Amino acid sequence: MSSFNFTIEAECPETWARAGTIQTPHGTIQTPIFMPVGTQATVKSVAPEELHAAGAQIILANTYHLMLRPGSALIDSFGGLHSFMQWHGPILTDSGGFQVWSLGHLRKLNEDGVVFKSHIDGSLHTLTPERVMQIEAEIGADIILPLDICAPYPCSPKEASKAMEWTHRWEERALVEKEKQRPEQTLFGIVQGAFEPELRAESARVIGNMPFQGLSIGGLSVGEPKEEMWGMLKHVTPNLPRDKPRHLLGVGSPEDLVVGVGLGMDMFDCVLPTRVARHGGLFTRDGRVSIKGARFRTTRGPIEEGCDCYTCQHYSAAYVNHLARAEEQLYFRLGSIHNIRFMLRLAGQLRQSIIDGTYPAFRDEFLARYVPASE
Ligand code: PRF
Ligand code: ZN
Repeated sequence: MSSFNFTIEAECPETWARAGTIQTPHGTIQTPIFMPVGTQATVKSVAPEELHAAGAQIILANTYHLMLRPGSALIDSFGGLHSFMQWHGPILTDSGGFQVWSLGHLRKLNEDGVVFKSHIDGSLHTLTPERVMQIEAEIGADIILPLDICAPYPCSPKEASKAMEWTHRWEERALVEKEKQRPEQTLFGIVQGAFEPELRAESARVIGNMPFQGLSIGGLSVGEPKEEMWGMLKHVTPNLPRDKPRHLLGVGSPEDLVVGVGLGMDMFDCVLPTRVARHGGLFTRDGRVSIKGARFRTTRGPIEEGCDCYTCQHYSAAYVNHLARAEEQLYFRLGSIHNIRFMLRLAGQLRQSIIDGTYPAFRDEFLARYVPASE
């Protein structure tokens, strides 16, 4: 049997924010939580023990990438992804549904599944809802997602409806196949519905009523203005069961976390902290700063006063500025650690504010100070 369990410890009376605990075979997760993304079985430039030290409780990996390289059978032969990559905490694998559309060269989409060309060597592969469950079983994550269709933005209501219905049928098939696979793994459902309020509400009701143990919200943060994304969540959250964790797929930035929690989201994942760091962007309470900037050239103090990350505890901003300007490899590691720690500290602060009954004030103060990046 699965040891998966979700309990809610505190709820905000004014918003949909809640603080909870998720139990998985590889440990517990305190929500709200940010999940660093380790697409290819590594959070770029950060080792598992460094992730752990930064407060990471769960990481996300991608079925699409791992099935193509090194292959799920190889990972299985090493005892699964936890032992292969030496991260012993909880792992969530995305289904590949999104990556097939965004990275692969789609060849054919039919009721059975998708045929696509690998972005690595051009070889042809087929993903069906059943095959994805089998691959995710071999990878062995604690939480797995079903194959879905992420509609493009913008798209017609007709196209949106078709993609949603299609996804719902695939998710029914995923549930059937999952029964034959590993019972210790937990399958979340994926809510779609593009940018149609009625479809979002319908998808939340339909997927929320299927026997999934958690719900991921897909199809958002695909190029739309932020207001549109938040608007859609207002049609999703009230139609979801209260007692299952809610995951906002592929989101997001510090401000997204702060706002998303109030709209009922418990889990977030995004490549942003590591991607932004690679390009010199580091998170602070005032917003993103460019560490390569001249203002840091002689700074003896840390990147941000009061930051408890490994980087800020050990190095001056001047040294990090030098490494970044020289494009030294150590910069990517130190910058990524700072940004990942920033997101995880923020998730912890959000959680504490919900428990203390001060979430709305925390949200407003954070947003008043934090200047979002224009990207
Ligand atoms: N579906 C899946 N993974 C995803 C998405 C989705 O819609 C998104 C969209 N933000 C990111 N990752 N399976
Ligand atoms: Zn720091």
